[in-house]
Amino acid sequence: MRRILYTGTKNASSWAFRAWLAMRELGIQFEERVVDIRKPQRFENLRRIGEISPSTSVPVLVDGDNIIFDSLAIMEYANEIGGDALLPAEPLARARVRSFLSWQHAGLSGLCPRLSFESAFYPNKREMTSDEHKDTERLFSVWESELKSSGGPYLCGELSLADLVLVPTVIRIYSHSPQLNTWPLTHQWIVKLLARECVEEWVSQARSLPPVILDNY
Ligand SMILES: N[C@@H](CCC(=O)N[C@@H](CS)C(=O)NCC(=O)O)C(=O)O
Repeated sequence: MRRILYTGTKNASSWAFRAWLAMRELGIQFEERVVDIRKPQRFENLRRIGEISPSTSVPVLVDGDNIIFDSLAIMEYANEIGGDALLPAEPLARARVRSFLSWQHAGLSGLCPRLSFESAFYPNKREMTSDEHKDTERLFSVWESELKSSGGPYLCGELSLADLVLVPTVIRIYSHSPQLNTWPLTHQWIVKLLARECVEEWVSQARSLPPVILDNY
C-alpha cells in the first residue's frame, strides 16, 4: 500500500520529527513530503494540508485511502504495522511507556513552548532561565530514576516509543548545554539516543537549513 508522510521543515517541526522517527525506526517504507511551515508560506501550505487533514497540521500520514492526522496516532499505528517492536510485551510495561508518550503529547512540563525546537539550531544560544533550569532538572531526575529502575539502556529498557517521543525535547535541552554531572544515566541515554542513525539523519538536515528565528527566544 502506498504511504505518504507529510512532515514539516526539519528545524521547525518537532511533531513531524516524532512520527517520522517512529516510521523510520520501524523500517516502514513511505514517501516523505516536506511541508514548508516557515512564515509566510506556512499559512497557504497548512491550508492545503487542511484539505486532507482535519487538524490542519503536520504530520499527516496518508495510507492508501486513509488519513492519520496526529503524531501520536501515527507513532502508535507505525508500531502496530511494524511488528509491535517499540512497545514492551507486558501490559504494565506498555502502560508505563504510554504514560511517557502521553505526558509528552500533553505538553510535558511547559518547557517546550518556552524553549522552542527551532532554538536548538540557532548558532548563538541564550542561557536557560532559572525556570527552564528547574524544569530541566525535574525532567532529568525523572529520567534518571526511570533508567535506574528499568536498567536501561533506553528509558524503559529496550528502545521504545517513550524514547522516540522525547527526542525533540532532549535536543532542545541538550543543545543549551545543561549540566548533567548529577544525572550520569540520563547523560548516557541522551548521547545514545542522539547517536541513532535516524536521529542523526533528521538533525543533520535540520542543521543544514537557515535557522528559523522566533521573536520570543
Ligand atoms: N497534536 C498535533 C500537533 C501538530 C502540530 O502542531 N504541528 C505543527 C508543526 S510541528 C503544525 O503543523 N502547526 C500548524 C498549526 O497547528 O496550525 C500532533 O501531534 O500531530
